[in-house]
Amino acid sequence: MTTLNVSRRTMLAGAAVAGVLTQVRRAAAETGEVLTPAAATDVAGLPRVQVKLVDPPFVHAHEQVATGGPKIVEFRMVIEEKKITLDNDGAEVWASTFNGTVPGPLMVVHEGDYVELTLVNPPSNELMHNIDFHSSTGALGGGGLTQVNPGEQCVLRWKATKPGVFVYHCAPPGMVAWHVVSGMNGAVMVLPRDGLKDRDGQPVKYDRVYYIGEQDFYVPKDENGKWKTYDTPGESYEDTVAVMKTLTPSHVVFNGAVGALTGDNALKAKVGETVAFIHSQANRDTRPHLIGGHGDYVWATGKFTNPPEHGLETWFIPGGTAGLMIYKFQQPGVYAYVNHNLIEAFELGAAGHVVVEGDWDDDLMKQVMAPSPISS
Ligand SMILES: [Cu+2]
Repeated sequence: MTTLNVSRRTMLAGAAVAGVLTQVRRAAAETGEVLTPAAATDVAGLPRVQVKLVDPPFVHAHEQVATGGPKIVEFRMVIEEKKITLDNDGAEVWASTFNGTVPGPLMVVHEGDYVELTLVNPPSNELMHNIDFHSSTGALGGGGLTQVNPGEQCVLRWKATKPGVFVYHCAPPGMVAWHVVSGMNGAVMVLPRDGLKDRDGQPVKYDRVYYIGEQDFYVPKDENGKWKTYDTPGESYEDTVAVMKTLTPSHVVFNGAVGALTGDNALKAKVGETVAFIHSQANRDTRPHLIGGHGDYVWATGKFTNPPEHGLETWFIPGGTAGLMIYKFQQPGVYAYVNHNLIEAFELGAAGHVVVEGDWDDDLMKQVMAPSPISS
């Protein structure tokens, strides 16, 4: 067994891409010179709001219908490289995280607003990181303008011109896939200023919103079939990439670990409440399904200029996409929210629970006879 010695410098730049990195940074600087002054002039008079991000599955307070005109919404995210435990079997991974969670926090703004992100890479980290916003417009989604080494921070502003839910993820040159499958991704929701609408143009509102980030992990095993552990992210790199290239994840989980959304961590709702479920998968296809319920309104590919589908049983979210499903609960009980590749749900971890309180409706479902001995 070989232990790869990856130097700090190699990790920062990506093994064979130091030259590319330099080019990207130069291009980014040139882009910045052209674009930044004009944008600053345009937005100088806009009101600013600071939003403190919260850990998923929760979402920061926000308006569904915007009051007032466009504003600059300021967010701050601190990158944290941390060892996390994925299951009860002791599988560990060096996660790279936005703000310490997998997925990173959901940001909510309205169409026409500006997102202004301060991205901080503390000196305690080992790696260079950046951020590519699928919701933004511009080369690399901001990835070329946000490459921060440990000990650096940067500020990126982009205009939210496309309404929908969108993935964001880290994308450092030469190591994009590894960072994304190390957990470094999240989502943005850009609401229409006048809120969500059904396909007839009627308003759709939600009482609660949850953010579920589905993550595939690729944890190496040793020759005895035990999960391998590493002292640093860099030491895990070569083995992890070898597993990644099999395209066979060791874990497919919601919110960073098997069971992160079950038991005491189950999502909660009440009968009669309308709940919005945002679901992102930055790397791999998925097919969410609410066992015992339906997708009343589903934007499977998450873009609000398209009408939602109604009454779905399962919906398909391609890798690199965030989707939104809205459902009004009608019965109490424990609902499983799963990736309906049931092997991924029940063997690899992609399942959560929604515990719903309220009164049972016999009209919708009734046990006419409890299990009992067969009689003629
Ligand atoms: Cu990263």
